[in-house]
Amino acid sequence: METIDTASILAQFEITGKVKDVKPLGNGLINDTYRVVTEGDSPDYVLQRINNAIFQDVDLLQHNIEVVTAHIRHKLETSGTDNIDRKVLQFIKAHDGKTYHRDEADRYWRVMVYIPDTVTNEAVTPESAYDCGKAFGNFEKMLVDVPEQLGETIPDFHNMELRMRQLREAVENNAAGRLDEVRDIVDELERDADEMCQAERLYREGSLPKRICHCDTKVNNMLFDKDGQVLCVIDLDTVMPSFIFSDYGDFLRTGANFTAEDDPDLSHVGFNEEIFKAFTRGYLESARDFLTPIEIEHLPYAVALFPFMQCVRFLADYINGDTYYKTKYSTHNLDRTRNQLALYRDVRKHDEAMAAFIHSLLNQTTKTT
Ligand code: GN1
Ligand code: MG
Repeated sequence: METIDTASILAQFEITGKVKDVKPLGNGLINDTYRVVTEGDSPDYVLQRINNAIFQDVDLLQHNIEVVTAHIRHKLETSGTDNIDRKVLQFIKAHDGKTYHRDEADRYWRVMVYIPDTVTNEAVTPESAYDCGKAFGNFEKMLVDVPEQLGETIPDFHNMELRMRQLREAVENNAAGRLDEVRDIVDELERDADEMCQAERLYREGSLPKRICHCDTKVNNMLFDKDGQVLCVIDLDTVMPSFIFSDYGDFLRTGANFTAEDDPDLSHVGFNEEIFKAFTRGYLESARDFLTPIEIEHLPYAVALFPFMQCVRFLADYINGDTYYKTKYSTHNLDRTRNQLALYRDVRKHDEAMAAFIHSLLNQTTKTT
């Protein structure tokens, strides 16, 4: 582990109060995150190193985040919402006016206000799934009229065609010599690849819009208060134009799996229909007013797409020798791959039931606008 002089990094930002302690926070696979505890009445902060190997245009990324958080704050203010500072993230400027700082070692840092008395959850219950669906639907809804075109912080992040190309390239190079043991998985993924790439085709035909999405909709990317109420959506690096499938499908990929994405015991893996129903109910309650019929019709496709895509991404990384995701042991990415494939297979058994449920929801409730 490299040593990090957090004091000199924090000194670049306009924070108040004397720093008492800096300790690791959360368990993201991409960025390094710390909680900065201060003395007295000053707020605590979150210090984060932005992984600029993955997010290569930090300036664009922070610009997106500034636009999105300002837009949400404005919406909350105009709707007379209380406790706004607990419902949208607030970034601290560095002395040069930017919301990030680049140090001498070319590392990028940012600081935001720590929202106290909050809880993050790793698991979803049917009750919280409904609230999460509402919150992510509402997040998209607040951003439908963002006043400017935002860039993609990872170009083509959820583009299934690109992810297949990357897998094929990994297979071609076989950099870590691991291809033989995963050949059957590659073949299975290839069989469904065309079907899973339908979003890009619809987009090219002009039938599917891109909207501002969160693109990493896990339950651990939300803050709850101590009573279990959703406060806000966090981890905004991947906020960018995408298909709404990203938010809807990726949430269910983790939330509606009976187990963690890296559980090596495949007998634990499966699609939790109860979570699917609760999340979908919440999501459509907030989002149905702005979704098009094509978007709604393809929601079951989105549920299958994300375990499929994540399987392709973990597998490509495994074949490449683990260059992207943090791993804890040598077959970690392989376990993740197998887990996501098992989930994908199980989701596909629910295709019709999912479509029927969505259909029944739309018939039950009348549109409010
Ligand atoms: C990464 O770091 P984390 O866990 O928030 C990844 C997601 C994957 C996820 C798989 C920028 O997110 O796309 O779904 O790991 N984020 C990026 O656990 O690649
Ligand atoms: Mg995260």
